[in-house]
Amino acid sequence: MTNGNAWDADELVRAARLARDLRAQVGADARIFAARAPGRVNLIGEHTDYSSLPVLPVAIDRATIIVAAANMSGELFVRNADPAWPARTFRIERHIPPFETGDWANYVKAAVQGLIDHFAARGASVSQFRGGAAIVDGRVPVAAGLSSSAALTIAAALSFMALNSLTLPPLEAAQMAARSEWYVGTRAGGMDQAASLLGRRDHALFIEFDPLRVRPVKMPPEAAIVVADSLEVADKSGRVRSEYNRRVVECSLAARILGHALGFDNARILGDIVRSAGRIDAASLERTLAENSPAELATDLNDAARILGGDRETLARDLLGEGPHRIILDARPLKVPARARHVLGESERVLRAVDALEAGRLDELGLLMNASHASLATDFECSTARLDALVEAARRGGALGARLTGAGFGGSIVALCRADDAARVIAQIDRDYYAKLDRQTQHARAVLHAGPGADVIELAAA
Ligand code: NG1
Repeated sequence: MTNGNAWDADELVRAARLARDLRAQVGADARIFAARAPGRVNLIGEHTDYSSLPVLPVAIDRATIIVAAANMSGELFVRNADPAWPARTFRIERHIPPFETGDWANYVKAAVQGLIDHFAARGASVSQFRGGAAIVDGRVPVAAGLSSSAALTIAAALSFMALNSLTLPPLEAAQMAARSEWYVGTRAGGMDQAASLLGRRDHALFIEFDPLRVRPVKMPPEAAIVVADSLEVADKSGRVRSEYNRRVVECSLAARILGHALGFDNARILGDIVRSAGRIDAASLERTLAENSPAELATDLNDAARILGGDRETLARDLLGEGPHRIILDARPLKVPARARHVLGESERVLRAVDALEAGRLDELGLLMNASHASLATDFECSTARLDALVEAARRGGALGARLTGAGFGGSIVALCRADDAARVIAQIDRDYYAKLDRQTQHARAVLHAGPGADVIELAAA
């Protein structure tokens, strides 16, 4: 429990209002906890986290808040301040079955399941966990690449820990939560959870994985971050999830083929290759991969098994998983060298971006962001015509650099500009992009600030 420094005045008002509502349900004497967890915008380092390669996000000043009170029902009852999301109840048990695909409360279940797994591995019994009642108030735009899902998951994890008088150091909590999206079927890396937990006001976060390390990097005061939502929904429960998981498979195949060629036999992700090689050196790894893999591999994995000299069934099981979350690949060929070219080049760009930001070289950071977008569009094929149009509008408006942020396939862009130019960038985006859509759009774009990480407090009795 903290002194609440991470909370801004508006968030405290929101929490107090939710707590009044909750008290009406749980009684005046109940202890009420409030957790806040921010979304994030990634400055650079896209589609690198699940290869355990570095990223440079900021936690944003938009957070999900949960207020919660414990009870002895053995169940968690969660309702959402937004009536569009129906209330849900579930039992606290060793293995919590998910709600239907796409249900918002699966992110709450993911958090609770992650904590039960974590503490059970350290000897806790599931009967020790208390349930409770909670209200969720999310203010991170959904399906916009700003990680509303991590904000919800982390707020739920902190609330559930508070209900059960549990604590974890932030780095350990981030490590514990890193795989939480696997529960809903996305093979995501750990960037979002780490950014939400470890955010620092006015700082970007240089995050490395295996082991998780975070170095805050000061945002120069003359820099501004503009985020604009394409309003093209990147819904993680459908097509976007299968595209995302396909990229995870392609990147893992790249690592295995490189590992086979270089004698790093246990390599499973590109981060393993970089760690074994001692540095990134994208150009030389790309050459080795091009010599050992055709541009396209058959989706039945026969080509890949031949290159790796192993059994196709075992490879399929390792790569795609088993059970309900087994990844189903459609018939399009796998583009292994192109995907790896993006990930390795992007990882080098992250390191250069950290240097540029630390030295206040914003022009250089902008150029790296532009290069990132080009690579995401051509090699990673996760941009869309709308995201490209937004990126171009931002650059025309004077942004130093702009790129899609998050998984892509819709969602938002992030643009870096000088603070004095932010209004001009937004005006240009409005003219070139939003004016052509028949929608209310003033909430679709904003200047976002690097805010503090997640936090939980106990609210005083009314
Ligand atoms: P978004 O699209 O913001 O949810 C996703 C992953 C991240 C990362 C980025 C791409 C989820 C929940 N998160 O972010 O871990 O891989 O794509 O860099 O899927």
